[in-house]
Amino acid sequence: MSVPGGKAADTSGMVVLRGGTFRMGTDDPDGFPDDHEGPVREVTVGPFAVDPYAVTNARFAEFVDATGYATDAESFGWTYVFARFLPGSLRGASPRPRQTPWWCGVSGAYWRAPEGPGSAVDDRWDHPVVHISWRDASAYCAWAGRRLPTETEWEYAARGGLDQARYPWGDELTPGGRHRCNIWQGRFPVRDDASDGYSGTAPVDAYEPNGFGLYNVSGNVWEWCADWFDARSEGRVMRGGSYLCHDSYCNRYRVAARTSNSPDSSSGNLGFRCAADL
Ligand SMILES: [Ca+2]
Ligand SMILES: [Ca+2]
Repeated sequence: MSVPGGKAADTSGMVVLRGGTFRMGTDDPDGFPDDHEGPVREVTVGPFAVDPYAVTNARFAEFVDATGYATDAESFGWTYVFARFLPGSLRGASPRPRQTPWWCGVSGAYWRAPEGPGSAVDDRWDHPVVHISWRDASAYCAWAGRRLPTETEWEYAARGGLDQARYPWGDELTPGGRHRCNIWQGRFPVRDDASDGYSGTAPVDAYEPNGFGLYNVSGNVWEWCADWFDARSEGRVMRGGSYLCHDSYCNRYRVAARTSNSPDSSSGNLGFRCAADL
């Protein structure tokens, strides 16, 4: 596929998967019934390619430099930043949603200034780009000759060849005491011990990859998928959880977990990875 004004499709650097039949979803009692993680069902997925990593700040900068693209966060003039990351002045001045008061709606925050005016990604070029809406992610993909993965593709790739494991690497969160993903440790949302090494985003190649060579499907940043959340939903699917996920509040770093957001929404823990047809 070639895209007008964009690059020709190029799957170099991507993980090529043959596809097959796998058991999708979970009946795990720790799942969220309202999220429709179950029932477990056999699903067949065709061959496709998928990025081993989430799209980085460096890759997104190439797109913006080439096209002048402005993200939804820039158009709206604000996006959601985790309150603890903000200096006190900005924290006090930014409105918070009543249901999720650990977020602040920060004026002037966007992917290149992820904590608002004065912040930068200069030390985070290899971290996942954040504050990216579904529409922004789709625009990047169109430019790059790629596309968002379907939810089925995402879960097939994230499972890494394991059948019904809880995480992309197995059933234990920290096998042998080793951290395998970037989530929250401590008491959410007041104290993050960051014993996994990171209190915000981590480089996209942190930790060991899963059996298919994909990094950080669980944790680090949520990843947009192509699909609507369900037939009646106005939200697009997000998978994998983020550095803010914790067992006590949001254990959606389980590989079957899912949630959604409206296509123009963005936040400091939401990014994407690309897929492509073969
Ligand atoms: Ca962490
Ligand atoms: Ca992820």
